[in-house]
Amino acid sequence: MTEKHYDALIIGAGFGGIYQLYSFLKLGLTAKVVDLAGDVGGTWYWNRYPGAMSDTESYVYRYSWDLEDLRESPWTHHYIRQPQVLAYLEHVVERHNLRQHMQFNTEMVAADWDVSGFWRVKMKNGDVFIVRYLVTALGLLSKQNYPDIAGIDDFKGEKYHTASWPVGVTVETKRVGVIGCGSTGVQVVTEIAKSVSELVCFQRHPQYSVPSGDGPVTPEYRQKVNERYPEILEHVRNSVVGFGFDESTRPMSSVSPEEREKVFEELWKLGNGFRFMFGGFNDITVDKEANEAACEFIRKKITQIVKDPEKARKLQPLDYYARRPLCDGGYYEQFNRDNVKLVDLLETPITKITENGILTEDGKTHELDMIIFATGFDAIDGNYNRMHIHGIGGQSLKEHWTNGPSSYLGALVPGFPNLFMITGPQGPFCNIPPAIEAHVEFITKAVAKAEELRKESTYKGVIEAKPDAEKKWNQICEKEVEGSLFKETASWIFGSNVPGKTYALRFYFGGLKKFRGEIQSAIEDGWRGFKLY
Ligand code: FAD
Ligand code: NA7
Repeated sequence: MTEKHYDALIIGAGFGGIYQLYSFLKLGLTAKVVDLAGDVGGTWYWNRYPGAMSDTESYVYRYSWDLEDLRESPWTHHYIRQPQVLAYLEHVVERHNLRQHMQFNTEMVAADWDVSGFWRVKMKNGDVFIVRYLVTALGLLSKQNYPDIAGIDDFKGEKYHTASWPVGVTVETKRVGVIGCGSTGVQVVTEIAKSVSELVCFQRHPQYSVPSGDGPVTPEYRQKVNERYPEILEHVRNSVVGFGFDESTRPMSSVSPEEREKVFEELWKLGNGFRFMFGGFNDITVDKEANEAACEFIRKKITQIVKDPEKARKLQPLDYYARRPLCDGGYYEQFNRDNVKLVDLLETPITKITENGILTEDGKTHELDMIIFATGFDAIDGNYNRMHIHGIGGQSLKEHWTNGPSSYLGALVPGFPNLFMITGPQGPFCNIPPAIEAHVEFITKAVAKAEELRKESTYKGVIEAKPDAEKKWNQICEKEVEGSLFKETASWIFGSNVPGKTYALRFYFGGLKKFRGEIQSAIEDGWRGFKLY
């Protein structure tokens, strides 16, 4: 067993962990990042499946704190694909000399709080870190959700979850089955349909997808973005979803049906899922009529694009348009290819996976060379529940979260002092890099405050959320989601995608601007809701 001593330990080397490390080093702390992955990147290290890309536009899917780098770093298209996001994060790590402070292939398994004011953090490989501050940057979409389908281990062909896609795997000329048609499934199908010999899409609930509007960026466009960057970043911070576009302030009922169609057509042409949901009207996710109008519009587009009426029928979602919105580079078009089949699992469920393929309840075996599980994630608290984290008096975080995960400001939990979560439960629902920045900047201020107090003999340098603050934050989160159709729609956002997982509110729906305001006001109000000792 090796014991290592640092001021701070950060778990996770994705967008969150990298920025937290940079910020702690600037503060003069000694800090280490560990990740069970073999290198930096987080999401973008693991998700190497064909077609993997960001659906936030390139100019705002990056850090905002290095303006020079923002203006110089290359992106050729309106959306960045996985290799480019990974290259960007690697570049940031090199640019700021951060790699020397990182350790890979290292999985945190447990942490115990010691009353004298430090965390004892255990790794699977036997390493123990003794640190004052522990930051978990575990990722909100990071722990894979592998479905429990009978016979899964019997399959003799290749099988992969999209979020642990091995380097070098190819799909060309193979018979491929894809289970799942969320954001990931949509991206995979769109990418591989043209090159596989046969593609069978196993779809349970279809989701609404709109065009991404991707394409090459002109030099004029890039120059304009570069000139406007400070303004763009300010706009993102002061918006609800942080995607860079102007969010609508008018309800759908304020326009005529003709005008509404025109707006939807424009949004469809412009592209981007979040823009479609929040850029035309402000009530699509809260007003049932407005929501149904958006659904109807997308359903109509599906019937126009997909030539086979049976496929078109199956591809049309019937529930609310209230999951994290999707966009694609020609998903529905792929179903016009003869080699692309669609199995509606609500009509013909999977009986079992066999040696050679997938047997459905209609008695048909779909013979396959490869099965791709695009079945999503045990999101937000999934990675926390794999570990044994014990706070004051040995209380366990898992037990604290028995009725669903909770926090104060998405970052701290009472009873777990000096443990800071990046994108923890009940953090903002928005573009993730600016959400991460809000958390990292807050955590850095909290740690700076603890360090300042530690210089005084009466303080140990500990910051802890108060139980009341956690309770109140939960009430605030509940209030923000009141009337939202997200609440009525099954998805990972509330934990309903994983069998047996507690249904609970896992996001703050008040938007990025208000979230930042909540943090700011807690600090300005003398660290309201925190105990400092
Ligand atoms: P991650 O990048 O998930 O990193 C977490 C790291 O923690 C991982 O490397 C993991 O190995 C490590 N880890 C976890 N547990 C342990 C442990 N016990 N011990 C050691 N290490 C551990 N967000 C957007 O805003 N826009 C998008 O367009 C977008 N596209 C996405 C596309 C895909 C395919 C996926 C999966 C997610 C997407 N996201 C998107 C969400 C994305 O996860 C975030 O944008 C961002 O990358 C999260 O960064 P992070 O550092 O918080 O977490
Ligand atoms: P999602 O959006 O959770 O989608 C997962 C898909 O997998 C969805 O279609 C599920 O169907 C399907 N699924 C899950 N389990 C099963 C089983 N057992 N059988 C059949 N189908 C199943 O995950 P994604 O990875 O696509 O996207 C997650 C986020 O990552 C996304 O929002 C982006 O931010 C990036 P269901 O709908 O549950 O019927």
